Amino acid sequence: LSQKAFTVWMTGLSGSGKSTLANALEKRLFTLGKHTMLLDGDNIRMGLNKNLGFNEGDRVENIRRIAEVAKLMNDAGLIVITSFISPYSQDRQSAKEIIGDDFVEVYVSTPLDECERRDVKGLYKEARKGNIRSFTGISSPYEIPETPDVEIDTSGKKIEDCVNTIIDKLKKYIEE
Ligand code: GGZ
Repeated sequence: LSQKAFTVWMTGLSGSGKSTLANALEKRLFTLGKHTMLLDGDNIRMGLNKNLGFNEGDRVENIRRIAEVAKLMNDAGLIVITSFISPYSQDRQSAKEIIGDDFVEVYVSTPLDECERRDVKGLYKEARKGNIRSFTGISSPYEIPETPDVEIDTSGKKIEDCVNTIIDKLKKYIEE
């Protein structure tokens, strides 16, 4: 196996398109012969982090553990894609320090009104009704990344075009 390992760190609101993009990116990397691991709520919050909720302290710990796992997987040679809101700048910075130089921050900047319009899981509606405490964008902060490596607003865009934008920024890791 000869590939450069790195982590693509996706950050953005619930419903911004992180998971869809992360899955499409993983498929594309597979077609390029790359070995990847996707970390998302389904495999992390259901397992390793199932004792964590959504208060500030738990989110901090969520992101810290994910960064440590990503680092281990990078050390094993895998390309890692993470898909978590990761709302706090300081935690994204800490993740970058844990993982090291081979860290690509992708800000999925789809605006709140579009995320709320999509409301794929009906969570925004529940949050507006006050049924979910500390919901990101409604009653819990999202700190906008100031210097992401890539910024993508998925509103009205084809997923494959968004993947192309990310792949373009991965040139130093991928020879095609
Ligand atoms: C934000 C919440 C919350 C609250 C449950 N706030 O659209 P989803 O459903 O699938 O993505 C959201 C996911 C966020 O988990 P993360 O691990 O990415 O968050 S963080 O990085 O901030 O730790 C949403 C669901 O969990 N969800 N309650 N209160 N999102």
